[in-house]
Parts: sequence; C-alpha cells; structure tokens
Amino acid sequence: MKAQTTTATPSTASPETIAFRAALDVVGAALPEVADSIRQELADQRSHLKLIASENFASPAVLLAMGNWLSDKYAEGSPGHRFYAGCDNVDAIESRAVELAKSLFGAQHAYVQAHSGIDANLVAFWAVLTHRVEAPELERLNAKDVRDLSAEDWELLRRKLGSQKMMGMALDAGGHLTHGFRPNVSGKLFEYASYTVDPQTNLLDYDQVRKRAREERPLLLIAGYSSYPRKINFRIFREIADEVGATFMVDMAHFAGLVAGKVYTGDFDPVRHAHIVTTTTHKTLRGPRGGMVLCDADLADTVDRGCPLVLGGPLPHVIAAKAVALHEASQPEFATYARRIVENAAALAEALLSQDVTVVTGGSENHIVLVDVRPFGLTGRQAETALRSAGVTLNRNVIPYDTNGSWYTSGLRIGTPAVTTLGMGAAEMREIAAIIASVLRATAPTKTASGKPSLANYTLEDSARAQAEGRARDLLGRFPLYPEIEL
Ligand code: DSN
Repeated sequence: MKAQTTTATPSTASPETIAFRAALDVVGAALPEVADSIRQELADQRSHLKLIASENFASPAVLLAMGNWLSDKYAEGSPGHRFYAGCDNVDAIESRAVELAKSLFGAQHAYVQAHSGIDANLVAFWAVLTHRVEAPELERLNAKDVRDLSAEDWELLRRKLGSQKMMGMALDAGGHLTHGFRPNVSGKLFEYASYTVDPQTNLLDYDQVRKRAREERPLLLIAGYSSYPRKINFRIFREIADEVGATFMVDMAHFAGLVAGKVYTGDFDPVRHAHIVTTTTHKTLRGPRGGMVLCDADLADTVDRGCPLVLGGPLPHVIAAKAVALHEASQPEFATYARRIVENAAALAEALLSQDVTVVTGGSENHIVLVDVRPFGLTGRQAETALRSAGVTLNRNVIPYDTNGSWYTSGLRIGTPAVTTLGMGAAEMREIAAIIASVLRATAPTKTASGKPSLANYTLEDSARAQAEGRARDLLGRFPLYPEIEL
C-alpha cells in the first residue's frame, strides 16, 4: 500500500500544519497504512459530532509533546531516585508536572506516572490497604524480601489483604467498573458493597449512603462515577467515611476538568475532602490519555511506589504532555471552558426535555446528560448505532435499574466536553438536541424471527438520517476541529 503523502506545504502554513504534515510523511514512509489511518481518524473526528462524555480534543501542544524520543527512555523510580541512568530530563519534566498538579488542585502530593485510570486506582487501593490494614504481621511481611516469604506467609498476606471491603456506587447507578465490580481486579481484590440512587428521582440519596456504610463498614468508601449526571457533595461523603472509620477516595476521572476549572469548589471539591483522589487526564481535563493520583502527605511514600507496584516503566512522553495540559488547565481560559461545559450540558438536557426526550434525573450538573431511550422502543445499542450513521458519535450506557444489561442497555450517555472545546454554546446544544431527537424518532427496532423487537437491529428512515447528517455537518462547519491544522 502506498502512503498518501501530503502536498507541498506552503510557506504560510501554521507551525501545527507543518509539524503534523511532516510527522505523518515520516510515519507514512515507514508504514503507509498507519499514517493513512491517522489521517482518516482526523477526518472522521471532523465529520462527526463528538458527544462521548469521556473524550475531548487535546491541544496540538499536548499531542506533540507525546510524539518524540522521550518515549525511548526508561525512568523507573521517581525524580532524583531512578533505577536507570540518564534521567535528568525526565526528572525535570516529571518534577514540573508534579508541581503543576499540586498547585492546580491544591493537593499535598501528586503522582503523575499512572498510565491510565485503572492504574491510578490500583496504586490508590494498594496505598490504602498498606496503610489501613491493621496487622502487625503485614509490616513484617511487607518488609521481607518476597523471595523469603514462606507458604504460610503468603497465605497470611492474602487472607489479610483479600478480606477487606470497598463500597462504591452501583454500576447501573453510574459507578465505574474499577470500583469493585467482579469482572475487574478491584472486585477480586476486595469484597464489594454498593450504594445506589433513589428509584424515583435517580439521584444519590446521602441518607441511604450513610445507612449502607453503617451496615457494611467498608475499609474504603469511593465516590465518583462514569455516568451519573449530577454533582456530588464530598463533604457529606467524608462525614460518612469518618463516622464508619473508612478511608475516603474520590475517582474524579470524569470531572477533573471541572475541579481544575473551579466549577466544583467547597463541598464539591474532592481534593479538599478525600484522603486520596484518582483521575484520568484525558477527559474534561483535556490532557493526554493517562492517570494521576493526588493524596495527603501520609500516603505519599506508598503512592510514589506505584512503579514497580502496579506499573512498569513510566511513560515520560505522556508525563511531558500531562505537564503541558496541567499548565493549560491553570490558565483563566480553562476556567471559562469548564464553566461552559456545565452550562452546555444543562442547556442540552433542557433542550432534549423540550423535544420530549426522557432525561435521567431531569437535568445535568456536570458534563453528562443521560437519556432513557425506552420510550422510543429502542435499546441504547440501536440508538447509538443509528446516531453514528447520522454523524453523531456518543455511547450507549446503562441507566439506573436497567434491565437490558451493559451490552444492549436502555440509555445513551451524552457529553459536552468535546463540543465545548470546539466553541459551541447554548444555541448549538439546542440544535444537537433537535438532531438527536429527530434520529431517535425515525429509528425503530426490527422484529426477530419470533416476532419480538430486536435488541440490536433497527431501521432508520433515509431522509431523517440524511437530514440529521447534513445538520451535524453544518454545525461542524461552523465550529471546525483543529482549524490551525491543514492536512
Ligand atoms: N471508559 C471511560 C468512560 O467512558 O467513562 C471510563 O472507563
């Protein structure tokens, strides 16, 4: 396969155009189809409305910070204390990222090496286990060289660590897979208990959380979500954790950008109330794909041993991009951006309601709007696929008390971080709501051989699809992605 090469770059081209064109020509010379797919990905992202709540568009500076020889460096350890030679530049980059993270979030300590959200959570879980499990034997066992552990030692270690309990938000209520669910290692490492949302309002009921925590007395109480469309009062969670003797952890992966942008302050600022906070860096925070841990000083030593506990070598190129993103998130424009994400989600929820679309909890206080598609006779899977064919990218999601399971689901999760990065506002949210509603109205499940509605197959009227796609394209034409990049 022959690489598509870029045409001659005009001398007036932007630095971003020059950089990405040259980079893709170099990649294309090595493996043409990969360069072609990278180009095609930009074309796809430019031609579809991106409404996936956990995605965003990072700045060219963030993207370029990752594409270089920092990737070639091993840097196990921490700044100034590495197991490899020649880490001076990685030390400088990582120290800067740590400083920026601490000051942006007001944290006592930051660990920026986690490769992803699950890595960050595993580092945090282990730090809590190590600090909290009351067993004098553990100290002895932790101090021992692993090669000296006898079979009895291993058994004791496993028994002590494997009988601890975490309590998080139920998956169908909006909780995350890494907060104790069986298919994830967290659900195998810990015993699991959950709290859920009120069946009438679908809102968190703090009295129920308190009641459940009193019953279960978990070692670790987790707040944080992947599809709950409301803000959380972390002060109340901390009170509950203190009352039952739990360590309080917040996974702010979804809303870290709203914390950085000071939309969530006071009772809603997780860093102020939790013992330990984990996050990804690529969602509302708009950085590179990666993870991070923020914690009180007493947990710092254990958290800093994330490598080798959970990670192999850190990714210095990604840490460089994290530093760039954290710097960007410290600027006043980022606070405006974060505020607009939330305003847009509220406007989108309102506009969907005015189109007779069922919005779970009746609104949004973050970047997520959760929609129940059952009134359209659809599963989330059908709705997701129909919308993608009409130029709208979002993802199906379980809704509270969902009976369709996590593959088909009954809902759609719609997020505003990416379209807000493009500069869209309330008027565009109304147009997006109209596009989504028009597609849902024109989609119907097909019948299975037994005459029942299919959970996966559907029909979508051609004219409705074409019209929605045209409207999405018009919107994107007015708010182009990476206008400074001409490929
Ligand atoms: N996959 C991310 C999300 O979409 O919420 C979190 O794991």
